[in-house]
Parts: sequence; C-alpha cells; structure tokens
Amino acid sequence: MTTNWWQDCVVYQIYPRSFQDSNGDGIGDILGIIQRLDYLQSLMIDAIWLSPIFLSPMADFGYDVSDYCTVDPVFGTEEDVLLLINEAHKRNIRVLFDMVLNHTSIEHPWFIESRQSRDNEKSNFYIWSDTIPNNWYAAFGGRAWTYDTNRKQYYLHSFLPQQPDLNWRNPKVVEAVFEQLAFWLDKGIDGFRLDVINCIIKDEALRNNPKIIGSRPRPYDMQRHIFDRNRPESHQKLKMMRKFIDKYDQRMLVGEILVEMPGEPELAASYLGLHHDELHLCFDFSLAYTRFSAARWKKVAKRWYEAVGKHRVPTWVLNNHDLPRIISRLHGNEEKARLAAMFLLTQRGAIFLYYGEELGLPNSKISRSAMHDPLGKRYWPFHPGRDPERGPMIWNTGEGNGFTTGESWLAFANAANRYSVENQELETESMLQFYRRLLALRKEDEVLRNGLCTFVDTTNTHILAYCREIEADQRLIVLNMSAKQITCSIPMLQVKDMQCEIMFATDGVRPEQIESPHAITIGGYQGRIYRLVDNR
Ligand code: TEU
Ligand code: CA
Repeated sequence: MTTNWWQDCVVYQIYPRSFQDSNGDGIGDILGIIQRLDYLQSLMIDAIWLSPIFLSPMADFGYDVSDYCTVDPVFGTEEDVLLLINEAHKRNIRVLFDMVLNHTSIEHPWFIESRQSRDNEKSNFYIWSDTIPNNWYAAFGGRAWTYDTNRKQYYLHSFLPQQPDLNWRNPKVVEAVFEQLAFWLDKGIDGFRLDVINCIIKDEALRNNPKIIGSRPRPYDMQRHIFDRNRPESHQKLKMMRKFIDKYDQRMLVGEILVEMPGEPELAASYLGLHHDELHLCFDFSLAYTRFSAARWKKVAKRWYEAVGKHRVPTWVLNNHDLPRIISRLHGNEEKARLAAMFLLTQRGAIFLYYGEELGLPNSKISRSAMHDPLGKRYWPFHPGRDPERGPMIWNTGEGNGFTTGESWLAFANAANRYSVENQELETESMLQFYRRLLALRKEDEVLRNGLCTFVDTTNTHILAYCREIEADQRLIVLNMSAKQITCSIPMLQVKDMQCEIMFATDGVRPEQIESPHAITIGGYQGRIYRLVDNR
C-alpha cells in the first residue's frame, strides 16, 4: 500500500559520541557505528539518524557547525562516511544526517567573513543590528543579541552566542544551504533531520515577543515566541527545500519543530504543508511530555492524528538526545516502559527510537562538576542538563562496557550487567528481545504499519484501546496502564460480533488464544495485540 519508505519506517537515532568508539579515545565515532551495523540490522530498523558529525568547536556538541561538508576528525573522515553509507545500504538501512540550518558555529567561514565588515559578500548572511532591537532571549541563557567588537554591531543567536543565526531572508543564504544538502545527497545520504527548522525566519521588523505572566527559571520561557520563530515565510522556504530534495529519488526531510511545552501538535503539523508539499515528516513531542496514563495518552495521540490527518504521516517519538530517557521518567518501571514501547510500535506512521531505548537503558547519573551540556551548566538545577540521556551504549560488561578501550567521555548508566546488549541477547524475556519481537511483528504486519488508527472506548478508563485497520483486516491493541488487573469489555466490538485472536502479549498469554470482546481480562501494566476475527 505504501509507496514511500518514510511513511511507515522505524528510524534509530544515534548520538555518535556515545554509540561505539573505535580508536580508544573514549568518544564514539563513525567506524564504531560501522562495527555495529549487524546489530542494527538485527533490530529490523529501516534507517539510522546521526546527530551532527560535521566540523564543530563543539560548544553545543556538534549543533554548532563550522563546516557542513567536512566530517569532524573526532568522528572520522568523509571516507568513513562513504563506507558507512555503503555498508548500511547493503543491510537495507538508510542513513539520515542532522542538518543544523537555523544557525552555524561562530567559527564558520561565513560568520568569520560576515563580522569583518558591513559590505562584504557574507555581511548579510547573519542578522545584525546597531542596537539591541527587541526583548528576545536566547534558549540557552541571556539576551539573544551579542555585540561583536569587530563589526561594532549586535548579531542574533537563538541559542548560544557561539551559534549565530543565519539570515534566511537572504536568497544567497538559501542557495548556499541547498549546496550543503546537495553535497551529501550526491553521496547517497537518504535524508535529513532538520534542527529547529521553524526558527529559520524571524519577523522582518524584529518586533518584541509578548510577555507571559508568571515566573519560570528561563527568561526564554517568559515570552510567547511569535516573532522569533514560526513566521509565515518559513513555509515558503520549506516548499523550496521540498522541491529541491524531491529532485532526488526517495529522500526524506524530518523537521524538529521547537514549540512550547507540553507541545503544539497543530503548529508542528502545519510544517508538513496543507498539500504535504513541505516537510515529509515532523516531530511533535507532546507524548514524550505527557504523564503515563491511558486517558492522557489517548487525548494526546488523538489530537496528533487529527492535526496530521489521514493524508499525511505522523511521527511517534518518546526519547531523543534532548529528553530524559523514558525509563528514568517512569522511575525505572520496566513494565510501564514495555507498554510505552508497545504503544509506540503499534502506531500508524514513522517511529523514532533512540539508541539504548531498546535496552531500557536509563539516564546516566552526571554530577554538576562532570557536566558537559551548556544548557545544564547554565540552568542547573532547574534544568538537569542533557548529558544524562547521552550516556554511552552498554554492549557488554567488560572493560569500557564494550563501548571504548579508553576513558569514556561521559559516565555510563549504573548496573551495566542489567542493560548490556550481551546479557540481554541471552535472556528471552529481556527488553531487547521484547523490542525485537515487536519490531518483527510490525515489519511483517502491514495493518500495524499503515492501517488507520481509531481509539475505542472500553468500560474502564485505565485501559487504552485502539483499532488499526486496512479495509476488513483489523487489529485491536489493548493496554492496561494501571497497576491492577482489569476485566473490561469493548462495546464497539460486541456490536460487530468480533472475536479477538491474540497475536502478541506482554504477559506470556499464548498467541492464537481466542478472547471475546465481552470480557477481556488483562494484568496490571500488561498489553495485548489482537487480530480481529469477524464471526458473521
Ligand atoms: O533542540 C532544540 C531545543 O532547544 C530543545 O530541544 C531543548 O534542547 C530542549 O527543550 C531542552 O529541554 C535542538 C537540538 O535538538 C539540540 O540538541 C540543540 O542543542 C539545539 O537545537 C540547538 O541547535
Ligand atoms: Ca573515537
């Protein structure tokens, strides 16, 4: 039914610094990722997304790029990238790069030239002002304007002063950026994750953002961001980018849309374009910000499906390099985490996993003195920093946990023997094997990948139940998101005289067992996937 791989893919995000080190410097790299491609293939994922690997002074660990067409030596070489693409493609794994196009590094030649004078070729590549023109703040602290002693003007930076924002109103900037994309597309990259892509256009008049009443630790959160992001013209730029990338075969753009917590799904969906002529996919983090409960998850998921609509493709994500890991958000409750995985992997659309998620890997414990992340350094303890979710992968319980033969750049999560790939490979009931079974089921079941999703009412509000269907081929997913055993019925199915044949269960109930929708009994924090059999 699907024509494009990205409509029902599973993408595995890799934070390259923390996945596999191949040369003993304690920092993950591209040759390390290549070493682990067989493992990734065993997860039956369709693509990997690498957080930035480009030349960078690492002020924001790669999200400050000084050359988009050069691989940072800490990660490897262009040859390593070409080998990665080749070896990944041999295993039917596509490769996505993370393009940070709202801003560059302060060490990018474009900025170095731009700050030289007001009349050089790059002078209008960034956003300069004689004075601080408005009340805008930077997301990582302080005002969003910094004075440059050389050019004797202020420049705008939505994040760190080391991350000056590009002026996307300048057609030369758009042209130059598209050249960076073409550089990697011509080498076989399958697409891009686009960092804070809704921030690329600012209000031409640089008007003040309206203030928000109340108090929050970050001044950035005390404004409604209507003039420093989400400007109407950004959609025109994305239409151009879509046209540009669709000249290549089967490439994809997934956008990170920076929004107010706990999420703005309608705003995020708007970047897909009314006629789906902007981003192929975009992230909405509402689910990741929503407390674990059947009623809340149902509400958030329905709102996202409605915002995206049947003719476009939603993404589903619970973890990434900016969010505390879900198992830690669930206070180590693995049963809840398994239900969350079951929910994620039985949704329609594109699914995004984060390295270690398949192991139930928790956050690393990072002391203030050991912190690397600029956001954490600035706002600790209000913001714990993002280092905890960037702890290295645990491959085994040997020296350096199989991640490095050197000194790891960041602490590992505790209890390596519990989370190591090596140990979990041996335990049939491990989180890893659980993810593998779910991923295999999704891979072989078109209905679970592309079937329309309808949430169904049951007689108990702690039960989250939804149907997936392609014409008459139907599935029912029932998740008990409470600690207690529940017996419930599903009126909608009773009317239709359906029978429920178990395909998958967390509580070891054997498949093919038939249950009637009149009375489904399910244990606390347990879930089932049923094939619906029409008795009429
Ligand atoms: O993140 C945007 C961003 O600011 C948030 O995700 C933020 O990190 C989060 O709200 C904190 O809780 C993107 C990248 O994902 C992030 O890693 C970069 O630091 C940031 O942009 C700047 O490029
Ligand atoms: Ca290394």
